[in-house]
Amino acid sequence: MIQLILHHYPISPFAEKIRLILGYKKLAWQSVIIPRIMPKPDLTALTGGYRRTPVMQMGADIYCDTALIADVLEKIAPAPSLYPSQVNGASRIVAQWADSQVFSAAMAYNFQPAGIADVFAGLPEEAVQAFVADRAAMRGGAPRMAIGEGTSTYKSQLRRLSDMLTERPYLLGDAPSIADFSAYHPIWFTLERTPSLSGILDATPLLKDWMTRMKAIGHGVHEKMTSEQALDAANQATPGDVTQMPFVNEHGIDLGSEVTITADNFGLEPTQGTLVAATKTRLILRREDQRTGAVHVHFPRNGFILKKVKS
Ligand SMILES: N[C@@H](CCC(=O)N[C@@H](CS)C(=O)NCC(=O)O)C(=O)O
Repeated sequence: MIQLILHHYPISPFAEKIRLILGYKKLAWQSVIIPRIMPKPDLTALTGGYRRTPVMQMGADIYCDTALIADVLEKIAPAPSLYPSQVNGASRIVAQWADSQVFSAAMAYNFQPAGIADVFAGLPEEAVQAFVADRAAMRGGAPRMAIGEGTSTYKSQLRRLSDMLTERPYLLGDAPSIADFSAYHPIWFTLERTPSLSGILDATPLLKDWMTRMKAIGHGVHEKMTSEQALDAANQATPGDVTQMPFVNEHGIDLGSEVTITADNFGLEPTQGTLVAATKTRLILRREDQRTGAVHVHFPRNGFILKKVKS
């Protein structure tokens, strides 16, 4: 049985989404703690540039972005499903809204001065400044949503989510779907990482109870692994066979081309390699690193830009 290795750090909301999915699917996993800010030399040796959190590794296959990681986990453990058939499309759409809109409004709200004081309690001022500078650079200098807009937007999103719970225990039915995991993680940050600001949930008790139900899922069985061990695991493995994957050519870029894949909003470090597969939903490139040997790096198409490298 191949090991599931999660590269993450405790306060990352998107990592919390995957930790909870691993718990929901009762999958055992290895936990590699990565730095919160750049540089992340051991992580980028695996990804070739991509720096966002979390990243999942299975041997010499590296999976970027939680939307793709969730799909891969669903393949490995189909039950309980993240995409119940009657809400398959809707659950993905709500998840995408939560991962983008709710996440950005929540973070604007969470990172007001009282929240910053909670998150960085006990850390020296330089560490706080380094974090702020790293995230500003990650946004390419674009400002975060202002606190006022973040607060009003977040409050209205919380009300809408709460409305979805009036007649059922989870957002789209009797069991959690991907929508629940994606809506959970920004609110988790408010409750657990910025407790001074958690009163915002008092207006939506149904949502508060749903948070308690979701948290009870837990993170499943996991043990610590060092980043060196993860690099060794990649080095000793061979990437999975992709030759039978159906090729979908939306960009006019042939398999075998040298390409870059870059996130389309923030964290714009490109990953470069040879395009070895492009399906309806996924792009895979092959690259080599001294410390990992050959690896396949997998990205979802959604939210990523594929470009041919000019020779
Ligand atoms: N769309 C990405 C977003 C991931 C993301 O934004 N993660 C945050 C942490 S929660 C991040 O990467 N922050 C910067 C970092 O960790 O270096 C996903 O679903 O995985």
